[in-house]
Amino acid sequence: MMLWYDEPAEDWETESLPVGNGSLGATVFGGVPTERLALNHKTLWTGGPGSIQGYDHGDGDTPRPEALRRVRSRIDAVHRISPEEVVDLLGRPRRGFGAYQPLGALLVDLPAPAPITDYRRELALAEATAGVRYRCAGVGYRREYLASHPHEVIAGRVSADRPGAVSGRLRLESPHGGTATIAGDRLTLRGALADNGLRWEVQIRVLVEGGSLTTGPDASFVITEADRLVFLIAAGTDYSDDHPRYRGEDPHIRVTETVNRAMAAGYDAIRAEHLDDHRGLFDRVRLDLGRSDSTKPTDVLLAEYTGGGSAQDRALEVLFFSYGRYLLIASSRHGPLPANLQGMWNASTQPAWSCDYHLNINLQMNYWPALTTNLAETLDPYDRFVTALQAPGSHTARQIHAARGWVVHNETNPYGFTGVHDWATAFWFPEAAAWLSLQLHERYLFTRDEYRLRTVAYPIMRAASEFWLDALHVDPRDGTLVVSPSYSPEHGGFSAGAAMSQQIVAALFAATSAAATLLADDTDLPARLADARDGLDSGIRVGSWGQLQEWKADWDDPADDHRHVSHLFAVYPGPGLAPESPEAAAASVSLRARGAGETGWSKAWRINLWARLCDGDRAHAALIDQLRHSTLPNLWDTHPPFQIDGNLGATSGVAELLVQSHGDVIEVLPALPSAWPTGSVSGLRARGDLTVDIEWTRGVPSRVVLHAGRTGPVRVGVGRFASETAVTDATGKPIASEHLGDVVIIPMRAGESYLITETSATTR
Ligand code: FUC
Repeated sequence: MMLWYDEPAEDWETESLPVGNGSLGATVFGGVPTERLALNHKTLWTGGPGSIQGYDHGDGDTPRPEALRRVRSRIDAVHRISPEEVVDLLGRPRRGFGAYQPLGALLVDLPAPAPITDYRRELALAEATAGVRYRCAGVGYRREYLASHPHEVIAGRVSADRPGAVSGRLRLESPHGGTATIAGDRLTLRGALADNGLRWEVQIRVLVEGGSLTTGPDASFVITEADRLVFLIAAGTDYSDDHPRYRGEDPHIRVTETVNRAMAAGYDAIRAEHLDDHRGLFDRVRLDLGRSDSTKPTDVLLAEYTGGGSAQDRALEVLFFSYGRYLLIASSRHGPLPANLQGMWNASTQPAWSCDYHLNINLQMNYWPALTTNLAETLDPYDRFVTALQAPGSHTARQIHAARGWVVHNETNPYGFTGVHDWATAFWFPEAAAWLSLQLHERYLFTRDEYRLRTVAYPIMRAASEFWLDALHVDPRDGTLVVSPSYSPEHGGFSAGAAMSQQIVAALFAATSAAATLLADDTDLPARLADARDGLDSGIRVGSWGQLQEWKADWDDPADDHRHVSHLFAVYPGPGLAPESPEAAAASVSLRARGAGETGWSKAWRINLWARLCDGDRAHAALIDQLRHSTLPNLWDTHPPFQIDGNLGATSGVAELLVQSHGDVIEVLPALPSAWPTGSVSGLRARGDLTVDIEWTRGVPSRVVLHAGRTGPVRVGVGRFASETAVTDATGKPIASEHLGDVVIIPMRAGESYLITETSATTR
């Protein structure tokens, strides 16, 4: 399972290959004679407290509930007003929001006195190692890089098949300047961001075997005639997610200790532990569509890809699916910050959209594959980030909305920006807090970790619900409770009760009520929620051309092909619409009208939506479109520019084609594309703490294995099997299960596995 190329990368965005341990990452160019590892540390952000532009959370000094009341009354009176009118009343210029910064680069000059042959650059997904190999003047050279999560370093090794053949020079650089010093085998580059004084430090320790290591000009190391070169990089900043200072310890001691510990362990031990650690996550899921490796370089595979279902095309689709899992593991393991718009890889000091956390689809989409593809641990930084938004978000709730609870709007940064700015079409989205909270609840639904629900998710869901209990408005048109002002992301005028707003609040109230019952919340919240749910507009309406309405009034234009399909939240990721309902049929009318979606993430969303609407071929068409038109040679998704949500959204979409568990039935192969007639998948997760393996031939399942994490009855849809089914335990002993039409109810015991197979060749 590899991405590989027969040339070095020249362009960072389209060609370099990423490694990451969740906080520290690098993109590898594999150049000869100069290797470049572009370095990133996820916490290196301008803006926030101390920024030269000044900073608050985007909620300002003047309370704005009065302005909000004026906007609401205008909407009550005329029903739709322009974003420009609203931004004049509610917006304010953004100050000191900041942007995610590149840390710098490691440069290794390795002179090549003769032409290079047999060049290969690769990224091995199951090992999470990047490699380069080539021959020069009769010598075979190899480089290997990995980002170790257990050791918190990037480790590199350069070797040759002839003793004494490794010579060169090694140095660090940063767009933020800094001071470089060398002491022994240690090179330190250290500085502070000009904007906000955030302190940062990178240390590299170098070990040469054979040959010599000396100090060269400009704080560089010179390696002479070594057999092997090993380097270890650690980095950090004094960022902390502690509101309101957002500063912690100087990174020096921690970085020093980290790199020293890694040096004491040595490359081989770091590598062995890294493989164990990474494989422990990556190997949980295996997808086989008939062929998994290709003899062609990845850029050629992509260029030749048509989506026609050839073995070569399927190999690319499996690679793309697996790459999403790889990217999520690499960019979200630990620490205070989740995967940003580019995961954690950024080479620009002025990245698009600050390379921030957009909350009207993008951050949420990054985590869509986390649960279904068996990577729940990657949610840890996400959970922590959402938790840390609560303190500034409560201030903003009071300041802008005169409401309790917490809120955050269209986008945020690591410094608790929870307010608004003044870009009319993308500044107002108070539903973000509810949506983020819902994803915390999803983790409970998949893992059934009640302790985590009680201690992490529920307090946040509860406070997000408190906000909406205060902030909902009675719609004078029909007396229902609506969100007002409400703005369907980046689309349309301001009105009351746009579909997405209502669907999100409804989903939050439903999830919070369920959790309140489970956790026996004895406050008045459950009763208040029950009342509000009775009065709440559902946000689900079928309009004049059979579409699902995006707004409470029937304003949808069948010729509109906007990339956001926010009114389909209830189809995916929301839990609200069963695929067989008339409203789901209306959702497919809307989705067809909206067309292919012009950005990578909007195509990825369509894969998930069509999968939920059980249309495997349309979902596959969206995947084909994404691979052909929104994917770069290094398989990064492009908006443009590179944006990782599309990668992660597509991986989620593929999982959604194979297993779904949104209702109370586990559906197996709910939306199998006809281009994938034969295959198998193992390790996907379903809600209810279940792991699912499936084999299929000629488009129908032949064998399904469910691994139960808890005890209790589980309902599984068997309607897609070609004939009657039987259930056995792992030893083949029949299990007393109950068939109810297309559903079998299996009494499961935690830790046991259950097999569903066909009993006969009789066609159903
Ligand atoms: C949302 C999208 C844009 C872009 C931005 C980062 O606002 O509408 O297309 O992806 O996030």
